[in-house]
Amino acid sequence: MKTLFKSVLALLTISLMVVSCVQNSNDSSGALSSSKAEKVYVAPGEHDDFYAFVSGGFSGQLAVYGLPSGRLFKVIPVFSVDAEKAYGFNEETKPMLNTSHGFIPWDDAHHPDISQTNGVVDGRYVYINGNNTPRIAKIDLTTFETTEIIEIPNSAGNHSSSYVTENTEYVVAGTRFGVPVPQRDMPIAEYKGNFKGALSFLKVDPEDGGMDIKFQILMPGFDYDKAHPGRGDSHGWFFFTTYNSEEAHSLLEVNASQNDKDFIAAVNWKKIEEYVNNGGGKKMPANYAHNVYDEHTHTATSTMKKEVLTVDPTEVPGAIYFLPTPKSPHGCDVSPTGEYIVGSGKLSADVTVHSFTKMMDAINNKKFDGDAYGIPILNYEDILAGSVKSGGLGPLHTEFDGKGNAYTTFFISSEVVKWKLGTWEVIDRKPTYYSVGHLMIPGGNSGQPFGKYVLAMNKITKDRYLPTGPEVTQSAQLYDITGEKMELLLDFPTVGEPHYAAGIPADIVAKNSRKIFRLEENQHPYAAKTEAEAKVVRKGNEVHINMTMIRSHFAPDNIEGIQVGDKVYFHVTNLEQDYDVPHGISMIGANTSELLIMPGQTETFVWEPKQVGVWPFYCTDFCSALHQEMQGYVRVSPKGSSVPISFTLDDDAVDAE
Ligand code: RUQ
Ligand code: CUA
Repeated sequence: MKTLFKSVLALLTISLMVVSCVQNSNDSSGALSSSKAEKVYVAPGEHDDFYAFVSGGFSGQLAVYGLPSGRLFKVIPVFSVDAEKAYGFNEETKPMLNTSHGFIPWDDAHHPDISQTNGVVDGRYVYINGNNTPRIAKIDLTTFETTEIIEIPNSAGNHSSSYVTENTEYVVAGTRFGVPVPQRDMPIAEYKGNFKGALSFLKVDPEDGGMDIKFQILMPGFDYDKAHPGRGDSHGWFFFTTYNSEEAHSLLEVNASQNDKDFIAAVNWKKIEEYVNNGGGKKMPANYAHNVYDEHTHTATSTMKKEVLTVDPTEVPGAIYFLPTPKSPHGCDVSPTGEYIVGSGKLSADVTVHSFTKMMDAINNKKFDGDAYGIPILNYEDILAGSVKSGGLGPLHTEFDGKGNAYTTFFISSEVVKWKLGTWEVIDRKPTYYSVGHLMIPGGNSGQPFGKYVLAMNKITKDRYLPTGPEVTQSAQLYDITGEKMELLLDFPTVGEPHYAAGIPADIVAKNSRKIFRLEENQHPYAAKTEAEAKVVRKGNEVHINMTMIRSHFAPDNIEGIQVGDKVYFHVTNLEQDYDVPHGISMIGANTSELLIMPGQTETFVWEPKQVGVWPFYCTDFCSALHQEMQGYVRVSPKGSSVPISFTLDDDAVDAE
């Protein structure tokens, strides 16, 4: 089955290449006229060089691709329920999606970022933001599963998020929307001067990557759009683009485009950390969920936190400055050395680059141009390193190749522009198809980019693929950037809207990938670790079935004594201790998804039978030649029936305790 699947994939890859040849057949850069096809061809059985973790946007998930092939390996469920993996459907993962608003089965995921050690991506965790109901998730790259989600209080539209500092000291979350803090019933028209914009700093546990909100800076109620940490010399600072410094609350497309310049907020987080460590800041009542998945119990727990430490920026003089930046800047990117801070005014033609050295000089000389709500504003001319006059329109995001070049996407003119740091001259430009948002170079937002490819992520694809009704796919495009000029190699569809991606050499991650969960380490309270431990127990109208699965049967596989109106918990343990042998289970009429259980793992679903009868269940994952035989029955009697609980183990009928 797997082999069949692989050959289908190979065929798909080939047909993809054929399509791109056909599309390019009328220009001289067709796939066959160069070695393009060879550059992305990963032969069957061979592995890709890079992992690319591509955000799923409004799918709420994170997709894992290989580069250069563009093959999709896995969609990791993060903020949205996923029937394929039972995420958010089984009892163990439901708590992951708990929030102060209750169970929220969806979010809008934008910016994955890989944990770093000494400014180099280390491949331990991916952090990603949920925009809508503000959250940050942590994905463990040994299991490729979401193992933690923390809600961000006092925020809305968690967009300038989730970026990590160069030793993963912090993961940062900035609010897009200014909101009343604390939330309260007040007239919207009183926004200006009253709403706040929280910038949250989440301390990361060096041992397990766990997050905890250390402090929130309550900034003026601008919109905080994107963020990047300083690195190298600027390590200890964090930069946030803002728009709507006008503080408009209606018709923003006009009213938030009044000021010629908005700001990049430069935040000296080390200074604020010190202030907080010395007892600074104010504890404020809050209510937010912190959900953690435990690998030993295979179960998540959700804790509601009741307090958050807030910091008034005016109480920490010297910690925050505003850098004027033209035209409602969106992207905020810092060069690998930490010297250049690139702000892309999305309504402008130019890319503005600030100098960290100049910024520090201006600060040290106290050269300010007034203030906004008590936060000093620096002089644009004093801090400007240069601007890139590319002739493109609508610059959004920039990444770096580590060889002194930067690559900026232009949304309106649909292109990637390569330019030189320091001279600001444009070296090359290539069209994208179409309306590119972010781009990604593996390690390209860290101190050490692995600049071999740039992946451009497009919002619109129109004529690029076979039509699929009114909704057509978004896409990613892979360019070779080893030469002076970029070369478009490959075009592939993505899952949801690919806002941003994080890339890393495959060997850093692959060697740590888990193969099984050890049965002896399984501490799930309902685990049956041998078939002899399998049982069925009635507690009032709840029935708990501790079941096992192994090629190719369930134990027990015949259960009687269930009644209409019961709540039947199937706690199922996969006894396999072999790589790549999950089993599934599904029950007719269950108001939930199947379970897909990894070797050594226990998962639970609830079934509430509505009809009398004898109802089957079966394995949903083709696991062996006798997969079809992997099935069983539950007898459901009327409510109040005298049929006792009984079940079969190894062909023997067992009466329940
Ligand atoms: S965004 S397309 Cu949500 Cu990062 Cu700029
Ligand atoms: Cu187990 Cu199919």
